[in-house]
Amino acid sequence: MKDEIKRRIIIDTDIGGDPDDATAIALTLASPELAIEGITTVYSDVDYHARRVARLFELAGAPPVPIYNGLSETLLRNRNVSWTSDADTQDEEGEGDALDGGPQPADAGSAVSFIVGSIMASPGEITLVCIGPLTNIAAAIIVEPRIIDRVKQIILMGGVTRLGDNGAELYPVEHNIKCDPEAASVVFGSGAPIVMVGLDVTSKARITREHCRRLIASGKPVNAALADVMERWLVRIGEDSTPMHDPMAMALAIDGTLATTRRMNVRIDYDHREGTGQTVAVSDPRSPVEVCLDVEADRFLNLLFDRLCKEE
Ligand SMILES: [Ca+2]
Repeated sequence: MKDEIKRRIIIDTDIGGDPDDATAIALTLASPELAIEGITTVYSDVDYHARRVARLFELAGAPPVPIYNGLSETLLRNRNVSWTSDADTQDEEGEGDALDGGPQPADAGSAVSFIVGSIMASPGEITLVCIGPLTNIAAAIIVEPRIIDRVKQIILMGGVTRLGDNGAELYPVEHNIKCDPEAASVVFGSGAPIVMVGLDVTSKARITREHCRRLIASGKPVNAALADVMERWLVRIGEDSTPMHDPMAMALAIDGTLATTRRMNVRIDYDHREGTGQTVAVSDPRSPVEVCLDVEADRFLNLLFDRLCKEE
């Protein structure tokens, strides 16, 4: 695929012990439609996130891309940032797993400056795929509000509306928004074109140990590492399956027809108690925010695993 028709993306990630960030980045590396301009890390130990990204690229045999350290603390520095293992957080250390112990990549500079500079230099060209708390993106909007009109799209994993057929089963607050609700409020209220990939759809696509076996059978070192992270995660959470939250956001950068969306205004409902950060969505045909309400889960999982396991 010629470079000029590739979709240019920046990935903003809090990659940790949950396998979904790593799987999303591996999907990107297996997708000729996408060109990674750079990777930005966000929330808690951004050096640690960068080392895991570097290790993933090594295992995939992919040419390295610049990795920019983002903000460790939340936008207003008013939330407890989790730096240690906690079963309720996704950013915990994947201690001892196959992505642990990667080289510390050279810090390419400020994530926020990179996001602003990239979008301002290429109006209408850059898509942000946000798979962590929205601190870097909110800071970028505050530093340079003109990116709101110049970003091609912000595809973000985060939030939950509970408006689909699985709504009753879903917890009303989602991790990425809960971690930094003030940042999420800045982003959702900005007027930028957003696709919100929330728990409503990501909960519908789960991987099992059978998927891990398929990854291992592919014989690729990067897939063996993903399987290791996945299997450890399943043990850690005590489940037989886990949702592919972040890879679904990436898949929508490849094929937007995987999900059905509705234009809605999304307000972040929060206060200073812990655990707040609901995404309250109300239908509005004029809204720049498209909320995913349903997904073709089987087609998504087929896309994901066909690409990861494709023979070279
Ligand atoms: Ca993530």
